[in-house]
Amino acid sequence: MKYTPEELPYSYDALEPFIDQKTMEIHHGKHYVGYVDKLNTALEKYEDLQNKPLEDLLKNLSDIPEEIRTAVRNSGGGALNHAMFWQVLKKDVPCAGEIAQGINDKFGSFEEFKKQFTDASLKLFGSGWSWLVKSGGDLEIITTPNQDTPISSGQSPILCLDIWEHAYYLKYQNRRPEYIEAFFKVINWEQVNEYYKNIK
Ligand code: MN3
Repeated sequence: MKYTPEELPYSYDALEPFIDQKTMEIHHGKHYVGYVDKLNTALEKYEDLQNKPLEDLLKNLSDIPEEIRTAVRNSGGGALNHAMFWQVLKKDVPCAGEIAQGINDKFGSFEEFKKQFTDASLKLFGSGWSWLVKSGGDLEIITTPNQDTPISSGQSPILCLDIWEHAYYLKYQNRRPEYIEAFFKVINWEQVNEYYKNIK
């Protein structure tokens, strides 16, 4: 059994002009599919692992045979993180419901949350992800390097932002702040709210 890439749940141009069509085509069709392919290659000799949910592999990395552990961490993380990223993107969805309340309770205001999330994303050196996670019942902003997922450290992600250059370089080049600003225009808060409620 092989892992299969998730279809993009909208057209490649659906996030224009904030995230451009060409970037989405290459990001989803090449980078993301590449992670899934490399994960399948790593698991070729391990049929028992192929049948497990990817989350389970990444939750328990120490149980993965050493010769493929780094490949599962990097390629499996890449597969899982991107699958979530596609789901949390959609234009014109206001932040509402329980997640809006949760953000207000934790950060004081949406603007303060946005500021802290942006700061964390700007400070991340090199390639990685920024996240809003639930950790011990509390909302928290964190970043991870490379393709590491918060799931591996027992945290539950509800929102993620890909800050590898491949996610924004074609349109924004070195202007990461503009990319982060654009991201805030295309967050699918309905989906984030669902994740938030499901792990309460
Ligand atoms: Mn990416």
